[in-house]
This record gives sequence, structure tokens and C-alpha cells, in this order.
Amino acid sequence: MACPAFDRGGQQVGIVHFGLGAFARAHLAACCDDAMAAGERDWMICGVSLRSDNVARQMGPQDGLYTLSERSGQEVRTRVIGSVREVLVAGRDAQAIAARIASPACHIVSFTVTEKGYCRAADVALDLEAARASFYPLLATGMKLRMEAGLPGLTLLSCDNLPANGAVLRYLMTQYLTAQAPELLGWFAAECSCPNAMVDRIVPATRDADLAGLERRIGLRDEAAVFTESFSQWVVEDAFAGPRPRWEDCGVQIVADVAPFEAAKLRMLNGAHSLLAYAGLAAGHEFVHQAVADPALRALVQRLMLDEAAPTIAVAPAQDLAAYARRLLQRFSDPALNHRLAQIAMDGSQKIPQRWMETLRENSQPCPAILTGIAAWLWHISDGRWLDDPLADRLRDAAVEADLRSRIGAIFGPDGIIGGSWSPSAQDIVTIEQAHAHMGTAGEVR
Ligand code: CS2
Repeated sequence: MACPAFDRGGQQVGIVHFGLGAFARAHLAACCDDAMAAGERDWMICGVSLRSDNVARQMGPQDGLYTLSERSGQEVRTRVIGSVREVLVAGRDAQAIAARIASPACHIVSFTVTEKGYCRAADVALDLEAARASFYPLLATGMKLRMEAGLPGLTLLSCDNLPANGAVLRYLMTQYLTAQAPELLGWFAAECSCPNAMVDRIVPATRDADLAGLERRIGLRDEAAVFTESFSQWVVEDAFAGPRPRWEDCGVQIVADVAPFEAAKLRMLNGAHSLLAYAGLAAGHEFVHQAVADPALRALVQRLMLDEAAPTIAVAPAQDLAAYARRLLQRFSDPALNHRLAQIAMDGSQKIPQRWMETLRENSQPCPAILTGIAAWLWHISDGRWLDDPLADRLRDAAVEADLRSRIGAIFGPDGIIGGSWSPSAQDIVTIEQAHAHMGTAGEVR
């Protein structure tokens, strides 16, 4: 088993990362480990957990070390990742977190806090009350200390599945500072940058059986183990405020414009994932590889990727969307991943706008595959078994509207729960109704 090929103790913390869940440990932390193994210095990570101390409890006793296992077919490659120095907890370690951000060695603050973690209200404005309980105050305190100490600014690097994630973060942070710390606005605007980035790696939630299997294989219990696919992609806008690791030597693409990569990823990969999740659960499947092996669902996914999403994407030179779609089907089909549909189905209200509604808005042709996905999401909400969404109460209320048409209006209408960016035409509503009729009543899959 490969172990960190650098002197961990001799390196400083260069990155403070909010949300050191399984995804960040499979992606950012692996890239930092690669960079330091290649000779780069001082890119250790201080992880910050916002909601619970679970990750700190798992990783603390292991000195921040954990294994990353890449699965592909019958093969598993396990390595030890050494790039995490410590995990701090927002509710408990506020001062230490601000001090890390304010340290001269820190150059990057990065984020995998999920779509809902940015505390956007429906109209993209900041939900200030939610933001006060999130990363914003910790970051503002750290930035204030930096400014007062005359230190250079920071790169704020969002690694979440949002279109123009860097620009969104800059906009929301500016709103936060305007309300809470206006004295920082000028410094933030002049000294800090927020590159856009597209991240891609499928990381199914770790199950007890994974930990037990790993323990049998390596003879060690790893409470923080992460399991992923062999594929990994990270496309980052070349807009750093200060130093950064030479990630490009480890396969990261540093580009002038992330938009075409991000649109392909969100609309094709994530759009297909959400379709598989809702339509797959409605058809009685549990895992992505099962849903994508179902001929009817596979045909729908192909249609969504190639006929509906692809025509809306302004490709970069050398970007081949047909090859991309083929590769995605291959990745989804690997049974070794055991990726649960219910994991993807969560937080639909936060994901559907960028995964489906942008395609619907930009494609002037009918999009029956996405409309089937919408029917399946409506089925999913009224079934309720797996509904896990920050807007669950409002969605559940909408789901009790007598007929499907009123439900569609309550959710997608111009003033609907996630409405605004796209609203269905009369023909779209008929298509949704027809697809929904095939899904059975709540709880009974036909
Ligand atoms: C998935 C993503 O859970 C989900 O919503 O669609 O986490 C997906 O696995 C990643 O974006 C792949 O890069």
C-alpha cells in the first residue's frame, strides 16, 4: 500500500478547507498529497467541519491519515493520504480556525459545503440568517486578522457543483461583508480572488461493509476511509490571488475559462445522475449501476445527455461531448462503486435548477427525458420515503395539492418553490403528466 511520499511534519498548512467530507478527501486532499509527493512544499490542509465533529473524531486519533481506495471492476488500489494536518470544528474551534486563515502560510481557503452550504435564498441573494451559522463569519474573522496584519489576500476556491461557483461565492461573500463587516469590502475586492472550478469524482457514501472489507484486506481499522472510482477531473480557472500547488503536474487542468467544462459536467453527468436517481427509485432500483442497466432508463439518460443537454453547451476546442457521454455511461455502469440512488436524490431543490432547468431554458426543442425526470421527482416528493431536502416541508405541502398540474405550478411556476429560471409550457405539462401516470401512486411502484 502506497504511503505519503513526503515529510509530513516538515510542511506548513497552506489550505483551510471547509467541509472535509468524503468528496474532498477523495479529490482536493489527494491532489495536495500528489503535489507534495512531487516536491511541492507547505500544502497541508486544515479541515473545518461546520455541522458535526464526526470527521474530527474519525481523523484526530489517526493523526489526519486515512486511506483512499479506488475501485474499478474487480480491482482496488488503496493508498494512504497524508495531506490533512488537522480537522477543526466550527462550533468549538472558532479562534483556531480564524488563526489558521490568518497565518502567513495560508494562501487558499477551499470549500465543499454542498449546494445548500452557500446559504442562497431562492433568488441567489444571501440568506443572511443561515449565513451567520455557516462558514461566512469564520472566514470574515480570519480575513480581518489578515488585513490588520498587512498580509496578502486569499484565493477562495469553491469545489461544489454550482455554475460559476467562484463568481457565486464572490457575490455572496460580498453580500455577507456588506451586512456584517463593511470595513473588509475594499480589501476583499482588491486582494482576494474566487476562481471558478469544475470538480468531478464519484464518491459513494462509505458503508460499514466497506470499512470491514478494508480491515480484512489491510489489517487496519480506518474510520475515515474513502472509496471512489479511478476517474478524477478538476478544471480550475487560472485566477489565483497568490501561490498555489503545481496541481497541473498531477493532472489538474488550469484553464482560462471553466464554463464549457462545467456546463457539460452539470448538465450531462449530474443531470443524468438525478434522472437515474428519481426515475430509478420510482422503478424499484437501489444503485446507479442497476438503474443504468435498465434499458428504458439507459435510453432516457442517453437522450438527456446527447439530444437535450449537449446542444446547449458551447464546447471548448477538443471537448468531445459524444465521447464524454460514452465515458459517463461506462462510469455509471461499474457495479464496484455501489453508488446509492438515494444519495444522489437528496437536496433535489438545490440541484435541479443547474442540472435540468438550464438545459430546459436553453433548448428550444422539447426535452422529454428531463420532463420524465421532473415527473419522477414529483413522484419522489409525494412518495416521501427518501425525501431529504432543505425545502422538504414546502415541497411536501405542495405535494398535497389535489392534481398534478397544481403541484407543478406550486413548484415550477414563476413564483414557485424553485421556479423562476424555467417554467413549463402547456405541452411540457402534458408530457410530465403522461410520464407521471406510468409511475404508479405513491409507494406502489408499478
Ligand atoms: C451526484 C454527485 O450526489 C450527487 O448529486 O450527482 O455527487 C456526483 O457524484 C459528483 O458530482 C461526480 O463528480
